[in-house]
Amino acid sequence: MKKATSISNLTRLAATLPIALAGLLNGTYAQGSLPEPPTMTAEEKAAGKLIYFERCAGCHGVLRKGATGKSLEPQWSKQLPDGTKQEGGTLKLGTARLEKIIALGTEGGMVNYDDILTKEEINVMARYIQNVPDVPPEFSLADMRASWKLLVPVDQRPTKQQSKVNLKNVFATTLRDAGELALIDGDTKEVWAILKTGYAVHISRLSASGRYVYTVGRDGLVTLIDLWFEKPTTVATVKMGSDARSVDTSKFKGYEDKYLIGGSYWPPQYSIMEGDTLEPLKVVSTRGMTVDGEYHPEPRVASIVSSHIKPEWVVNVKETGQILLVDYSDIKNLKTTTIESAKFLHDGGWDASKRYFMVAANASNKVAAVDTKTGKLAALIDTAKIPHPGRGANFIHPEFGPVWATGHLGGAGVSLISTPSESKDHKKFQQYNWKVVQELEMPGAGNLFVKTHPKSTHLWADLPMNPERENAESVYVYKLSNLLDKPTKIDVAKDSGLPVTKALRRAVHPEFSADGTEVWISLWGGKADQSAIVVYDDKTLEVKKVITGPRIITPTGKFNVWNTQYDIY
Ligand code: DHE
Repeated sequence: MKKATSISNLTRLAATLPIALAGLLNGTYAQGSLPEPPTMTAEEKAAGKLIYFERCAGCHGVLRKGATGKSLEPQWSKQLPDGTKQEGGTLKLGTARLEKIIALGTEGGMVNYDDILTKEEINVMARYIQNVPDVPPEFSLADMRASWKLLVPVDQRPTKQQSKVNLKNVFATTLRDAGELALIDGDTKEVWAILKTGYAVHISRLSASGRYVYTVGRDGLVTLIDLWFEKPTTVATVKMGSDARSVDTSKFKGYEDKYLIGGSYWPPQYSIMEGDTLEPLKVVSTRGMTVDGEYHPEPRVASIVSSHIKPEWVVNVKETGQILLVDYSDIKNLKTTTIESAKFLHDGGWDASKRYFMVAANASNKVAAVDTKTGKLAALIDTAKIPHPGRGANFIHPEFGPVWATGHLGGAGVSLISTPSESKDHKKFQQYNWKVVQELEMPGAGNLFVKTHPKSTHLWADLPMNPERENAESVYVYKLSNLLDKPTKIDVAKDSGLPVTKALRRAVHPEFSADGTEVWISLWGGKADQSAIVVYDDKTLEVKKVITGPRIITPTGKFNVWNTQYDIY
C-alpha cells in the first residue's frame, strides 16, 4: 500500500526543491536523500548575504563553486578521471562543523574569523552556506553608462601640475575598511589627501603618464583621481559590476592614458573604458570553458597587466585557467589570444625584462609564465602550496642569475624562479630558466607579498595571514648577497608604538619609495582601531617614520606612483 505523504515531508520537500533544481541545472546534483537545509529568518538571510559578499565570495566564488577556497555548494558530486564519483557539500558537514571551520580556519589556508565575526554571525554563516547560493543580477554596458559620473570634464582640468608635490614619490594607500584612498607625500610623509572610493577598495594603478590614479573597490566602483590639481581630485567614477578586483591602463606607445580596462568578479567579465573620462566603451564576458574542457558559469577576472611591448593587456581568468592577450589597437574588432595555463589564476607580475608575465595559478600550486612577445605559454612551474606573489620581486641571484620571487599562502617559504635574460653575461644561467632554483625558509605559512627594488640589497617578505600574532605582525628581510642567512625579523607592530589591540595588527605589503631607499609597511589593524604605516630605511632597517592618525584605518596596499607606473619591483 502507498504511504500518505506527511505535512513535515511536504515542508521538507518544498525547502529542498530549490537546491535540487539548482543542482539539476548545473549538473552537479548527487543521487540519494537530501539533508534539510537549516531555516533562516529574512533578517538572518540578508545578514548572511552581506557577510558572504564582504568576506567569503573572494575565495569561494559567488556561485560557491570554489576557487582559492573550497566549494561551498550545499551538495555537489563530481566524476573523477578514474571513473569514480566524489560527493560532498556543506549540508553534509552540518552547522556545528561549519561553525568550527569558520571560527578557527583550516590548515588548507583559510584564516580564522573568530576575531572578525561574532559568535552569532558565525552561526548565521554556517547556516547560510547550507542554503542555495543567491545569484546577483547581470551588469550590462547600459548599466555601466547609467552609473558613469564625469565630475570634471577634461577641458576643465589643469593643463599642468598645480602643486609642488613630488608626484613620483606619492603613495596611493588603500584604507580598506574605510572605503578610502590616502594619497601620501613620500618626501614629507604628510597625508596630502584622503578621498572616498569604492567599498573595501582593492588596488590602485597609474596611468602611463603618471598623472592619473585609478582605483577599484570590491563593489566594482572605479575612481579616477587627477594628481595635477593643487589637491588630488576625483574627476570621474563608474561601476563595472557588483564585485571587482583589478584595473590597468593602456601603456603602449601611442595609447598612453587612452584606455582603462577593469576586471570583474561578478558578473564574470571585463570592461574597457576611456582612460581620461571612464566613459564605458565595451563589455566582454569571460564565461566559457576551463582548461579541462568544462563549462564554467563564473570565470572571474583576476590580475590584469598592460604590456609595454605591444598594445595588449594580459587578462588572467581565474576559474578557467585561460590567459587572454587582449589587443586594444582596434576595440571594435577585438582580437584575443587565449593561452591555456592552469586553474585558479590570481595575482602576478613581470619578470625583469618585462617580456614574461608570471601569474600564480594558486589552487594548482603553479606559476604560469606567459611570453607576451610570442603570445604563448613559456612555462608552467610547480611551486609550494598556494603561491601568492602580489607582483613578485626581481633581482640577480649571486649563483643563479635573474630570478623572480613568490611567497606562498599555504607553504612556509619564498620560491625563487630563474627567468631568461638576453644579456650575454647571463648566458650561463640559461640552464636554470623556469626552474625553482631556491626556496627561502619563512617561519610559517601566510605570506602575501614580497618586494625588492633595483637599488636595494634586500628582499622583504610579510606574513600577515599567519595565525601567530608575532609572525603576522612582523616582516622578514633577506640579504640578497646571502639569501640562505636567517632573515632579520622586524616587529612592525612594536615599531609603530601603537597599543596592542584584540585584532591582530597584520604587517602587510612592503612597498619601496621611488628612489629605492625606503620601505613602507602597512599595519592592518581592526576596523575601529587607529593604525599606521611604518617607514623603514632599507639600508639600516631602522624606523624612519610612523605615519598615523585617526583616519589611518586598515591601511593595506600602497602604490608608489613611479614604481607602479613603470612596473618596478
Ligand atoms: Fe587582493 C591584488 C584578489 C584579498 C590586498 N587581489 C589582488 C589581485 C587580485 C586580488 C585578483 C590582482 C590585481 C591585479 O594585479 O590586477 N584579494 C583578491 C581576492 O579575491 C581575495 C583573496 C579575497 C577578497 O575577498 O578580496 C583578496 N587582497 C585581499 C586582502 O584581504 C588584502 C590582503 C587586503 C585588502 O586590501 O583587501 C588584499 N590584493 C591586495 C593588494 C594587491 C592585491 C595590496 C595588489 C598587490 C600589488 O602589489 O600589486
